[in-house]
Amino acid sequence: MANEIVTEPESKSKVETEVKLEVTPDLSNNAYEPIHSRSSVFYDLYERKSELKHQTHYCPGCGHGVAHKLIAEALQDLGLQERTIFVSPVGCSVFAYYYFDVGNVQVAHGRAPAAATAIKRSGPDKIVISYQGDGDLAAIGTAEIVHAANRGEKITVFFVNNAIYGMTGGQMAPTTMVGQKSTTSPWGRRPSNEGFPIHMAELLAALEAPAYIERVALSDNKNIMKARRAIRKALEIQRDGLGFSFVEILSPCPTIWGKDPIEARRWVLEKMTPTFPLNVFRDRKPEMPVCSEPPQRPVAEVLEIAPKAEAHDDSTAKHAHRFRDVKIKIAGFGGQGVLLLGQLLIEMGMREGLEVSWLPSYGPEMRSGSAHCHVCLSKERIGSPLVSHPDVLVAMNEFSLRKFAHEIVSGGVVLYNGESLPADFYAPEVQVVCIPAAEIADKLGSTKATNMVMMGALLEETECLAPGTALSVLEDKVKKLDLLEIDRKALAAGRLFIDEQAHIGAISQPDGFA
Ligand SMILES: Cc1ncc(C[n+]2csc(CCOP(=O)(O)OP(=O)(O)O)c2C)c(N)n1
Ligand code: SF4
Repeated sequence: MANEIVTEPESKSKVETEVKLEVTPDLSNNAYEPIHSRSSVFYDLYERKSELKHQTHYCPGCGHGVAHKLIAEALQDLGLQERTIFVSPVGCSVFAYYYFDVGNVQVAHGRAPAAATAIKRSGPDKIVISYQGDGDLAAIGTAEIVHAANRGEKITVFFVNNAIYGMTGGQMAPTTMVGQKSTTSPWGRRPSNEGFPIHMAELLAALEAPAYIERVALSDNKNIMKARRAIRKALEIQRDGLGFSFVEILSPCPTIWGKDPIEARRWVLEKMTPTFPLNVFRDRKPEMPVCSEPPQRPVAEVLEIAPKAEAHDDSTAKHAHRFRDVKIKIAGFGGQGVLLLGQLLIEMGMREGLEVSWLPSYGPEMRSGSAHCHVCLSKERIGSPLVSHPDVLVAMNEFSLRKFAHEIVSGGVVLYNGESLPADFYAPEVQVVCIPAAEIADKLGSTKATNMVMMGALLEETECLAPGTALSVLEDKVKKLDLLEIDRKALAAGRLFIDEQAHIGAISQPDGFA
């Protein structure tokens, strides 16, 4: 910490005691005893970026470094390091996880309070910190912060207000002050055109739920000590489960402001604090009316998975999966049951103890727009649900066949809902099976069951999942008995079709691939 800003002459007593620690030591007689050692909450070595082993990526004099230090020391002193999850934003502090030896999550621009909400709710004993710049929090993430505060989420938000977008080169932020120049307000902010600066602390203090809101400034040692206390208090409030705590930290950005570090600190005090007064805006335990809790049911019960899977026994669990993973793309028109077919497959996969994922993609049209979904079935954890190169393509129409056939891995399978391939279609390295699924379903009583015919064909052709599992899933999911009966028959018909194809050795393509 620098000691250049002159503290007020009246700052005797406690504050001065603390300030004294920062007087440049006399190293000539080896009398120097380091007091400001690195907090154990920081990594010993910043290894994530090889060229920055001992220093941060922040510019000299940047307030982020000071804010990090105060937070790290508070976590250390309060013994919270092991319980802490730090949510870093998009902005200059995007790499906070380079430095803090705690749980780290880096989220999309402005979304930190939403991510922090999810983390805190799923781990109420964790100390969850949302650390955000003013562009991040007060511009793109306005909704997230307002609603997290309004819900009284028991998280702590550190809001670093440097009155500008730092990372992207100095555009106007919601906190840019009247008359302040930026790359997007080179004439200086004009309220008549750009509006007034937003006062986030005051704005959030208008809400019922927050427990603690304070604005501090990293302008000089005295105020840095106040910031230190505010940061501690905010974390203590979270530790004690009292509610939402928020500290707005006015912070120097020498680089964008075009000032040296000392001038920049002075500027915080002289120019920012008149616009953003330092104050404790809220410090009370919010009163929450007692409400009756909704009945809690285990997730497995809500999803109707675990118990029923056991009830439907044997063939399902025992099915031999002769693969490490299978990637399937199912494509067609909206209304053909494309997405549902994918959902049924992953439900089956779960019942058979596989890792599964399902990623839908569809247009705005409810019917007849194109729709497809990506399905992964795997014995191992799935890295990404996106299927760029499927092992199997289920093409419910010609459009999908033409659109996705080239993506299939060599030796993969296409199951095409059609009597024969279009004359000009040629896919030499994949196995194509044409199934007149719509026709079969129609004869069984409902064209809606086309997707079930395709499911039967898929199960028989690839043997990726057990038909018994398919039946048990259908029994649970299809509530109308007459439809269930048609679906059962459709499933069987799809399997039979593939069996018969194999029997007669049908050829769909000139090169010998069936
Ligand atoms: C969705 C989205 N929009 C815009 C950007 C570009 N962007 C990256 S950082 C940033 C501004 C960050 O400024 P601030 O939150 O004030 O943090 P600082 O860099 O000053 O610490 C912007 C606009 C982005 N990465 N993502
Ligand atoms: S641009 Fe500003 S906020 Fe970003 S690291 Fe540099 S001084 Fe800090």
